[in-house]
Amino acid sequence: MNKQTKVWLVLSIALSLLVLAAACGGAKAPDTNAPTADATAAPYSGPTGSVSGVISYNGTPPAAKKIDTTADPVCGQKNPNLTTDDTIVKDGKLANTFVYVKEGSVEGGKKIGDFAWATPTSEVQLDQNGCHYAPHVLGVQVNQKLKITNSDNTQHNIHPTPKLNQEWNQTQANGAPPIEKSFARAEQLIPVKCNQHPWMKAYIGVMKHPFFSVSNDTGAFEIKGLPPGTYTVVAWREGGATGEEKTMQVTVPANGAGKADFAFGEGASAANKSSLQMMPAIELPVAKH
Ligand SMILES: [Cu+2]
Repeated sequence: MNKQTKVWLVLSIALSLLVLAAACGGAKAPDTNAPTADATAAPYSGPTGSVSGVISYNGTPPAAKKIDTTADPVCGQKNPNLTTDDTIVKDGKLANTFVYVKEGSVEGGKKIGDFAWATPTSEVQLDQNGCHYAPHVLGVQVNQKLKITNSDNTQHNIHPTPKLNQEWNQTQANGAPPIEKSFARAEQLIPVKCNQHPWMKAYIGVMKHPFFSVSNDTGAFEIKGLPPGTYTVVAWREGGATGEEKTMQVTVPANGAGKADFAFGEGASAANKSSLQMMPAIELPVAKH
């Protein structure tokens, strides 16, 4: 082998190694919204706990406004007292707040996303009734079936406007069969409107795990089945361009319950205090009159 051949041989080997390295390397950063679950993730098995709490609304909530439904007489006949439902407050407690686990560490050093959370086989229903969406705020898991029904004697056109999922809109005539849909990517939260009735609004939270809940008309919520750990819990309510969020760190003990009470409205801070914080009570002298 002469010197020139030797140089060429070394060069070509080096080149092949480079090509091989390029093909094997360059691993992409994981897409947190990827539609497919990590194939290596295993289901969680072990003790669980829960997070529960109450959503308060400080101050005087905006009054519900009557909706003018004259554009579709069928709506007015069935639901003559239709009012706005963006802020439903009863005795200072706020309904329709979407509460979910955003991130956190499971005891033992893992993350919630390190486990496979099976897609429920049960479907979630969104009904159009009295030209109004029921429920107003709801959650589904990625790829879980959403069943949309029309209980009215008029035509609706359901139209979710997601940012991460595919947008669609579909007419549903009176008497038409349910529309079945699902969302391939996690997204908080997807606004839903009706192209026929501009006042109709709903919000859908799409989650990769089952740790979400919506506050009921007493403001209460509960998230069950959480592995013990420390989590960032988010309470979201509609309003403005993208809604309003409060966050809190909550520790969930095995077979126990973490508490997360949130407050919206007047003077409510951005981050609410966890009731689990072990702050010593400081007694201050109070001037008596
Ligand atoms: Cu409609």
